[in-house]
Amino acid sequence: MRIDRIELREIRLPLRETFVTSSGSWENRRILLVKLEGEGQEGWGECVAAEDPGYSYETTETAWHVLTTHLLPGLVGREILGPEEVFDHAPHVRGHPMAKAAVEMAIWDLHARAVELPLWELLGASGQPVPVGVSIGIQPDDHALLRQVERYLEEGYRRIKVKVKPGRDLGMLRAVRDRFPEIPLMADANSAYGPEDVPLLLEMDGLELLMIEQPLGHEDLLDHADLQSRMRTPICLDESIRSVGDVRLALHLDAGRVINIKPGRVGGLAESRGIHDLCLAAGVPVWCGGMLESGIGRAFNVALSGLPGFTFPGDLSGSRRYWDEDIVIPEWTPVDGTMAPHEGPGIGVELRMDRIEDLTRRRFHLPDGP
Ligand code: OSB
Ligand code: MG
Repeated sequence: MRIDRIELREIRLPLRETFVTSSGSWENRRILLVKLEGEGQEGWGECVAAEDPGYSYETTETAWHVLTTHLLPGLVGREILGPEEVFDHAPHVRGHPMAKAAVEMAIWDLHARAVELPLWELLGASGQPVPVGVSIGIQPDDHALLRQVERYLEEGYRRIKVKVKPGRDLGMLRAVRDRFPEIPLMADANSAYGPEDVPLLLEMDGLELLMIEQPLGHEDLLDHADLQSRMRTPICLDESIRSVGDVRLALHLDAGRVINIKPGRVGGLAESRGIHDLCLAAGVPVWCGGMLESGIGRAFNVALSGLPGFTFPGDLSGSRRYWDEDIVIPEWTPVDGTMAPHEGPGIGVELRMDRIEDLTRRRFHLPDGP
């Protein structure tokens, strides 16, 4: 497969509601879209880097730089066998998994279209509907949060995740638990706590949470292991996991008992599948996280979630939970608390090119020229 032409663009997509986490707030998504052309086909990928470095050191701006300067130039005109070798020409680019994943995923889409298979099939996933959950940002007060939980339960979401931070944690979670004693409920701290907060975190053990996601620092696996040894509630690792190697270390240390897999955070679908396979063999459940993706990114996440080790509902919400209008057709809509990959080769969604053009803020293409 030869890559003849590459286009990178930045679009601006405003969220319907500001999304607040312990590490920042998300309002206007600046999303990078990669289009690869080859073999008479197109493949698309989405970069999930955020506007600021609160979740990861990568930002829209660093990803733009790394893509345009280091990753894309060597790719055009090259013969590529498959997604695994997409960066053989750039072994010197360390880190920047979100920038890399955007291209790797476009290769998967292109490859799937070239062989006329749906992405899920190429990945070895089931293609069946997968259960979906919702992640609720930090709300101004408990009343507002309870209203949101109620609304999403009515929409059929099968697991509720609540963002927490110091000062907005135990009391708020208790309020949700008291009102909804039976629902699958979990908390995500996005690394907001330190070892001094362990007594408070231990109190969460009484709330029958499915798991608590990334309570401590992203580089503090030893502290997570210490906390896990004192807690019944499973710890789920998100920010701490950037590769198969990170998972091997985390499991060796018993620093967490569930893994959140985000293709962007780990550098793509091949690494995601590697993490999945390792966890499946080790009996460790995984689920698919989200980064407030457009309908393009969600297509990859839904397809990936059909692998057998994806045990919990993912952070896979419908298009309308994020956007007034998505950039794909059909929009993502949960049915009975599930979403399935769309029919058709590759990621199976049709792009609304007119809308994408309107939303575009800058573009870059190779080969250079008109
Ligand atoms: O920690 O899982 C997270 C969104 C942005 C950055 C980090 C996270 C999240 C979410 C939202 O929780 C998940 C979604 O895309 O719906
Ligand atoms: Mg998280």
